[in-house]
Amino acid sequence: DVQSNIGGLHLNNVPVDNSGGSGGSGPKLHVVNVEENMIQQPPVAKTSEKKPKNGDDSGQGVIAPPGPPDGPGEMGKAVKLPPKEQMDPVERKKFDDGFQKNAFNQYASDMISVHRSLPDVRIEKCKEPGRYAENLPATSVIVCFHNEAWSVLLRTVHSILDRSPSNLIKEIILVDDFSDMEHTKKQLDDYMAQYPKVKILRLEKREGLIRARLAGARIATAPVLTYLDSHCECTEGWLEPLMDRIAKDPTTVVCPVIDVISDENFEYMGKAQDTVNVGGFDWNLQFNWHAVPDHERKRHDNPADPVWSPTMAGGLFSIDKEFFEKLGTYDEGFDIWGGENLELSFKTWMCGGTLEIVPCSHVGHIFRKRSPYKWRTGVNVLRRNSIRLAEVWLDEYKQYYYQRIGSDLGDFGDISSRKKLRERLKCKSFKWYLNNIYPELFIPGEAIASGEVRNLGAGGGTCLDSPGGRKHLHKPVGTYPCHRQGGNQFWMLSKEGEIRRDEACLDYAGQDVILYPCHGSKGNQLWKYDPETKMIVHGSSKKCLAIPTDKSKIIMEVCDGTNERHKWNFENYDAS
Ligand code: LR7
Ligand code: MN
Repeated sequence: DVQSNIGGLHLNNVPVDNSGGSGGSGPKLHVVNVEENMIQQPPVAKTSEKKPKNGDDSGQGVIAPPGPPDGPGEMGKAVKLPPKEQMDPVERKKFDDGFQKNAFNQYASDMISVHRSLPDVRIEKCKEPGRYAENLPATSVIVCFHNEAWSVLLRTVHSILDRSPSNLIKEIILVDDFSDMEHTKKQLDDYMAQYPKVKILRLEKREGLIRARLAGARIATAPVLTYLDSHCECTEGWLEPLMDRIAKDPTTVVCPVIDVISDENFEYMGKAQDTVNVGGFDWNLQFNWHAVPDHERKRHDNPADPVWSPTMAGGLFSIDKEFFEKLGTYDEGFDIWGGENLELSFKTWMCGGTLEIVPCSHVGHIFRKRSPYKWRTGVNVLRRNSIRLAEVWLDEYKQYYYQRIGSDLGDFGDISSRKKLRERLKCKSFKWYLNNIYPELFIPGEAIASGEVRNLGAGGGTCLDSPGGRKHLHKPVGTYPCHRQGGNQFWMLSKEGEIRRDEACLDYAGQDVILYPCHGSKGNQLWKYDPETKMIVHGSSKKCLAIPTDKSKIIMEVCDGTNERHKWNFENYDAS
């Protein structure tokens, strides 16, 4: 599907469900397929260092008892359900409805105590006495939600109250982004009335998570803001290490380690380990995870020390309120979801702050495989947000994003006040950011060719073609009629001889030609293009990249300079 695959984005015209707007006036909302853009879960560690420990109720107000020690989901264990086929039809319907509405297993969540216990996933060094300052600032925790499941929302709130020092929690602000599920109304008010620290702010129309967060910030009274998604679980000791960093330097923006809570069985999959992942992005302006790069690893000898990260995932972080305001908070023109995480990341670094992942702070998050709620009809919200981001912060590098999405930018609204903000703050350039904060990112402009890779055989209309994204790693690369729209046919030939799509490289190990994470050590990822013979010769096997006669996946053949199927043209080839 070429049209809806441009640049790996699947947002164009892919309504899944057009039924029932969510009320109110303004643009209609619908459900779109955003799978490719959903923030992926970080890689899950395999080794375990679990040390059982009981949950600690150090919150305030009425504390309901934790679940029985062997109850479902306690200690973060997976909920075991009978196979679907063996479920009673009534239960099975509940199960299916819950999954349909939330894109996670609500049925399993409803079985688990909203105070369930979790393993302590901190490494020992995190618990050394004196590690954190005595007088830490208090925080307003802001949780925005649009139609969150009851048990999941309550568990988020209780995990904050139950596992934070009560003096550090000034308040919890629940921002209801115009939910229409019944339990989010009076039932929620009544329940939260027992907890004086919990405030509920209702928005009068659907604003999207970015403006919802800003509404929460406006009424927050603590010096530090902490944002969490509405399907999180905080673990023991999550807050102190975050507040400690901000107490030491209010221009430090901090993120906890985000552990995976299974969308299928609610297992808390976090483990104590000595390494963390840091955030990056690609030229589709999609967030991604990386191992800590060498230059950063060298700055530390203690695995408990905070690690600099080029970007944040977006949902879980703490920031000094004044510093957030100084940075101009978020772009209010960002709608529904997406892009705000990169905006805040870029300007934190470019305008004098530091962005860190704090290994001693762990918060679980339910990662979903699709977005369960309605988006706007008729606009590609994420694309529009990302264009605003690129226009304001990316300088000349914005062209690399536009190469991916096509140069017709459409109406992205007025950005003049955001540009003024950047000038007023005298922020550094995006080039500075790339060179100093994210030097490992591949810059398309440094490629010696970029664009389509066209074969001269079979009429000359066949191009190298593969979808991008993690899902397609390790899969054979195909061919498709050339369409000149970039996207799945956008490749870069690096100086080092790699054929790249962002962080994925064409790789041949004797079987299929596949996409594999670029490793930079040549080997199976080394290709030599000769503009004279037009052949692409594989470094180690010395075979030639070719299209097969049946035009499906790419093949490797013994090079033959007379065979047109072995000849290729790289777009924008310039080896000078
Ligand atoms: O219109 C909306 N209004 C809302 O209030 C849409 C969403 N929301 C709420 C929603 O109920 C949820 O609490 O906003 C929150 C985030 O939405 P999700 O959970 O559907 O999205 P996500 O987890 O994929 O979102 C990630 O990327 C977003 C980009 O805009 C935000 O930055 C989210 O906060 C971010 N989540 C995380 O960073 C959690 C960890 C992901 C990782 C790793
Ligand atoms: Mn989320």
